Amino acid sequence: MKLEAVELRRIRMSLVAPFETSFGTQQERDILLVKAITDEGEGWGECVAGEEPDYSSEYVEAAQHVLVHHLLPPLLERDSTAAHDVAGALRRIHGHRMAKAAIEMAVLDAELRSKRESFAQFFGAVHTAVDCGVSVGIHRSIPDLLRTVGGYLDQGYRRIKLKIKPGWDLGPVRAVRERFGDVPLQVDANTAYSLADAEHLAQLDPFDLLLIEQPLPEDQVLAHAELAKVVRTPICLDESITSAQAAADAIQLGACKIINIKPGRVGGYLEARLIHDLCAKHRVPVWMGGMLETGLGRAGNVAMAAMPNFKLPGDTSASDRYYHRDITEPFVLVDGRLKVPDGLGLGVKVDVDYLREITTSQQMVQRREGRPVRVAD
Ligand code: SMG
Ligand code: MG
Repeated sequence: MKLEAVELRRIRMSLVAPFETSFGTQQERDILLVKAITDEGEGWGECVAGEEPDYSSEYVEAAQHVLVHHLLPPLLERDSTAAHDVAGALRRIHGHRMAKAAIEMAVLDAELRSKRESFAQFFGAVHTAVDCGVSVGIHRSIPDLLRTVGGYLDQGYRRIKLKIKPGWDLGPVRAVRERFGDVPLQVDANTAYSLADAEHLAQLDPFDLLLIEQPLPEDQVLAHAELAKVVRTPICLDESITSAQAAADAIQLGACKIINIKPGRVGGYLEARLIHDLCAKHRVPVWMGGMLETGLGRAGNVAMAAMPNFKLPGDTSASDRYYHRDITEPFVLVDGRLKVPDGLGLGVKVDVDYLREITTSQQMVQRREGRPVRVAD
């Protein structure tokens, strides 16, 4: 398959409700979509980088810049590019995994559509629907939080994840346990604590949480192993796991018992699949994370979450958890699950009229006379 051109499109979408984490509040998203145009058809990718470098060092403006100037040119020079060539072709460029993941996803979508295969088939999915959880942001008050959690439980979500930070941890967890009993419950700190907080975090143990996600900064893998000696609640890593190698190291160090897989964070679905397989070999369960994706990213994530070692419900919530109107047909929660798309490639169709309405910019990068050039739209 020959990559002829790539369209980079930015869209703006409002979230149905503000989403507060230990690093800030989001109400609106500036999303970069990538369309791979090949001699065998087109494919879509979604970049999960946020507007600011706060979840990780990546951010949407930088992702677009690195794609245009550093990642797309070497891909557009090639005579033939399959998804499994992308990571190797881009290896000389360090980091920028979310940007790399977006173009690999678009190439994979185009490739599978042309081979008449779905993402689910490609990944070896073993389920036709996946169990879904929901990530609940930091709220202004406990009564507000309980209202939100109650609403999600009424909708059928099979697991609740509470965002925590110093000053918003034991109280909310206790309140949710008291009100909702033994619902599957976990917490996510997004790196907000230090090892000095170990005794404090151990006070979460009596609440029987499924896991505590990324309590310490991402480069403190060894400190997570130390924390695991003090805290009984299983530690799950998110931000720290940037590759299969990082996953292997963390497992060997005893830094985590569970891993959150986000294809964007690790450079793409192919690296994510390696992490899944590695974890299965080590009997480390994984679950699918979320980055507030549109229906495009959700389609790929739900397909991957149907692989056998995805043992816990994912942050793969329904479209209406995020957006009033999605850019694809909406993902709808049925009995706490989302159906795995079975159409070709990602198996969803982009609503091009709506996409046009919410587009803020468009840029084409294309091959011309054997040389990639930038073309303003
Ligand atoms: O997509 O439902 C979702 C969001 C899940 O909490 C979520 N993601 O650290 O796991 C995480 C956060 C990162 C995204 S914050 C914008
Ligand atoms: Mg997380």
